[in-house]
Order: sequence, then structure tokens, then C-alpha cells
Amino acid sequence: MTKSRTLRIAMTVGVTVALAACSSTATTAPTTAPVVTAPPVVTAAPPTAAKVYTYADMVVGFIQTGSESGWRAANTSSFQETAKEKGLKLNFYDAQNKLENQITAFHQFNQDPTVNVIILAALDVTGYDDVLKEAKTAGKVVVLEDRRINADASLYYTYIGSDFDAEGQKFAAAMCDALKGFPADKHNVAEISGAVGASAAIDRAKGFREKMGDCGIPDPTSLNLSQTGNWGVPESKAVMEAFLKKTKNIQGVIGHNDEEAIGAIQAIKEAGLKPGKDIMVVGADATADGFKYLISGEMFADIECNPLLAPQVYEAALKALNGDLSLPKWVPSQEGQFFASQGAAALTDILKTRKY
Ligand code: GZL
Repeated sequence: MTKSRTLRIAMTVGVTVALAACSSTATTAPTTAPVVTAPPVVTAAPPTAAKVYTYADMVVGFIQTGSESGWRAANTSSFQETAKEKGLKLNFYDAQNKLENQITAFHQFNQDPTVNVIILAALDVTGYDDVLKEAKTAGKVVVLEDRRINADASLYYTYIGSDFDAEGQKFAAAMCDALKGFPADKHNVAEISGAVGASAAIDRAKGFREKMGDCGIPDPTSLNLSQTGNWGVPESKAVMEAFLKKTKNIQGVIGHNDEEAIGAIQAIKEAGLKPGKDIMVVGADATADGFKYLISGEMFADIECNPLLAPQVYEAALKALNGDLSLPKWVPSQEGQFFASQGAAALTDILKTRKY
């Protein structure tokens, strides 16, 4: 029974008593006023109404991958800045790109009674089942950000991140566009992929292969022209150098992020070839660095991947803290793509409006 109802009952009984008293005095000659003994008003202590959580009550354990790229730096800033804006407590953990560090941190957050929300940017697609089950037992809200994982969906509230498969398909469509000026039998594309095991790399590779056939691009793996660049410039440059030593019969290259595309561009130029003319380059993330190479024309297209996920992720976590489990198990990020053909001036203006 809510407090207000209890109060109404008390008032009704009180009023009844008063009315009774009135009627008794109004209808009978004055004698010793009858003692009206109202039944005791039972005011059971009102049950505590369910607590309504606000951001001030939110204590987050955030397990980040590391600081491997411009995208990641923007993603980290999004969580740190938004935490300040909303007044929530953020315990930030940088796993230095080591899965074992993520597991250790997850376990520690599970054991921390002050933490009520755990946010994970998963380095890998597997390996989290035990800590996810531990979190469920401990009553923590778990939200996946950026990367999906292969775990039972009952072990987390929701996943907020990109459709990497769709991004991979955009890679293929952009590369087919880039190769329009090349003979049909000269559509050999090298792939510098993201970190092995990362959902972003797995799904971008899958999406690319789903659509590369639209313009006769052979599978880079079948050409022995697919290798991880581990999201970074130096390693990706070395990979592209090795590809070019193996064969000059390469007309395109996709980098699973901007750093990998930039590493490929550096290698292409050092081999005396012209990126954007001899070899067409497509990257991903659409960071400020990626935009520089779109503006110079050395990168043909940059597939956007939105790192500014914190507002959506924190909002989802607050819903879950308040028992609202209405979100779907995946909330895809909204993102587009950019092309050198938009022109240096237009791209420079767009860059001015972007936060990363
Ligand atoms: C994509 C993200 C990837 C970026 C890379 O959502 O997971 O990880 O594309 C980053 O830059 O390292």
C-alpha cells in the first residue's frame, strides 16, 4: 500500500470519526459526549518505493582495450568527458591490448561492491564467459561497447557498437568504385586487417568478402595478400612493403582502420608508386588523420566508424539500473563514409565539424 493511500485511509477514518462526532452531536441532546473510539488506523509502514537511480548513483567499471589508434583515443575521451558531464563515477581501466588484463579487471570490478555498472570494449570475441557469469551473480549491469562478443546474450544487457559487416561491405563497394578505371583482370586488392580475434576485424573481413565479387575482386587470402597490421601504422607499413616485394600486381588495398591504410600509403610511396593512382586505398574509422589522406587524394574512401558511444552506453546502463530492460540486445551505431571525390575544400569543412 503506498504512503499516499495509507494517508487517504487515515484521513477517511479521521473524517468519518469527525462526521460521526458531528452527527452524534447534531442528532442527540447534549449529554456527556459519547466517547467515539475510532478503530485504530493501521498505518503499516509504507514499503520503500523502488529507488530511482540517477547518474549520481552510477559507479562504472570501464574496461578499455588500450590506446592503439586515433579511434580508440576518441572512444576513451567520449567516456571520460561524458562521465564528467553527467556526474557519474568512472573507474577507467586500460588493458594495454591484453585479454588477460581485461579478465583480471573484470573480476576486480565484479568484487567491488561500489561498482554497479561494468562496460567492456572487448579485445576478443571469446574468453569472457566466466567473468560475465560472475557479474550476473553479483548483480552488476553489463553493457558491451564498440565490439560484439560470442557470449550468451543473457550475460549482458546490450551491445552498442557498429555493424562491422556492413562496414566491410562498404569497403568492397568503395573499392569497386575506385577500380572502375582499371582493366577487369586488374582488380587485385591487398588486405591489412585488424587485430586477430577482434570482432571489428572478423566482421569487416567477412563483409568485404560478401561484396568483393560485385566487381571481380579476388579474395585477398587466395592471393596471399591478407595479413594483420594490428591496428597500427608501423606494422601495416611493413606488411604492405612485404606485399609489394612479393608482387607489383596490386591495384588496391583496404586497411581495417585509418592507421593501417596510412601505413600502406607510406609503403606505396616508398616503393615509388602513387597512392590514389597506381594503387587505390580504402581505410576505416574516418579519423582526422584519415581525413588528411582523403584531402590529399591518397586515400580514395574512408568508412566511418563512430567512437563517440558514451552517451548512448551510459543511458542504456541507467535504464538497466532502473529495471528498464526494453533495449534490444544490439543497438547499431549510426555512421557514413567519406570520399576523396567530395573535394579537398568540402572535406576540410567537414573535418572542422568533427570531434576526432
Ligand atoms: C572499431 C574499433 C576498432 C577501430 C580501430 O569500432 O573497434 O578498434 O576501427 C580500433 O581503430 O583499434
